[in-house]
Formats: sequence, structure tokens, C-alpha cells
Amino acid sequence: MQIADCHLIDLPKIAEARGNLTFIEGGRHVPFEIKRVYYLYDVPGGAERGGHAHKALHQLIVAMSGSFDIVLDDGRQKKRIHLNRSYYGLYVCPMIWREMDNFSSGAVCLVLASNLYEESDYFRDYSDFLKALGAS
Ligand code: T46
Repeated sequence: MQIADCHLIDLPKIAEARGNLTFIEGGRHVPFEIKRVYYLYDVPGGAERGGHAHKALHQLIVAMSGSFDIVLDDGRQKKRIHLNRSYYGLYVCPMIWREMDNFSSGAVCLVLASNLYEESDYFRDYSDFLKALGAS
């Protein structure tokens, strides 16, 4: 798994004079079955989230409102991505370290995930993450 396996997904957008509507269908717009939805909100200015990698979890990350940055890191290279549109989802595959910062006021980060919450699925220590990459 590497950064090249993570990509932006252009979600459908129904634009009308009365406002826009975007929808996400499991198995059609995301390359995994959606088992959990969670969201980050009321993030104070200057706060950082993330700082971990998932062993097996697939995710789609959407800036539902406002904007923020995600730095993806596969142990070899890093890439900073600015998310600021609710019709783009960033697909993040397993074994990618991510850090999130630069949250705008009122930003809401929606995450669709391929599994339920399991703390054992996390690498929260960067050197453990690098060791696991080296072992694979
Ligand atoms: C990710 C980024 C974008 C739960 O109890 N259930 C859950 O489903 C989640 C996601 C978290 N938690 C608990 C675990 C911690 O005690 O909520 C607390 C904060 O979680 P964490 O420090 O992992 O939050 P973030 O914002 O750093 O990371 C979260 C997700 O964990 C992670 O999958 O990619 O959002």
C-alpha cells in the first residue's frame, strides 16, 4: 500500500437553484463496504488530529463543510492534500500514516470506514508503523 493507492473520488453532485445534493452509495462510489460513519467537528483553530495509521481499515474522508489538510505518509514519501469540497472524497487505504491540520472555522470532516472501531487496528507510534512496513 502506498500513497499512489490513495486518490480523490469525484462524488455525484445534483446541482439545483435550491442547493446541491451529493450522495454516496456503498459498493458503487467507494471501493469498500461501509460499516461505520464518524465525523470530526468543533475542531479548535490550530488543532491537529490523526497521527496514526490503520492496519486494515479503508476510509473515505470528506470535508462536509469548511476545509482542512491531510498529510499522507507511506513511510517513503509524504503528500499534503487540501480538502475543501463536499463532493470530493479522499480514499485512504490501509497502512498509510496520516496527520490532519489547518482546520478552518466550522470545518466538518466526515469519515466512511470499512469496519467498526477497533483500537487494535491502529498504529499510534510512528516507529512501530515503520517497523511493520519493513517487516511486510
Ligand atoms: C481517522 C481520523 C480522520 C471511538 O470510540 N470510536 C470511533 O469510531 C473513533 C473514530 C474514535 N473513538 C475514540 C478513540 C479515542 O478515544 O475517540 C477518541 C478519539 O479518537 P482519535 O484520537 O483516533 O481521533 P482522530 O481524530 O485523531 O482520528 C480519527 C479516527 O480515529 C481515524 O480513524 O482516520 O479520525
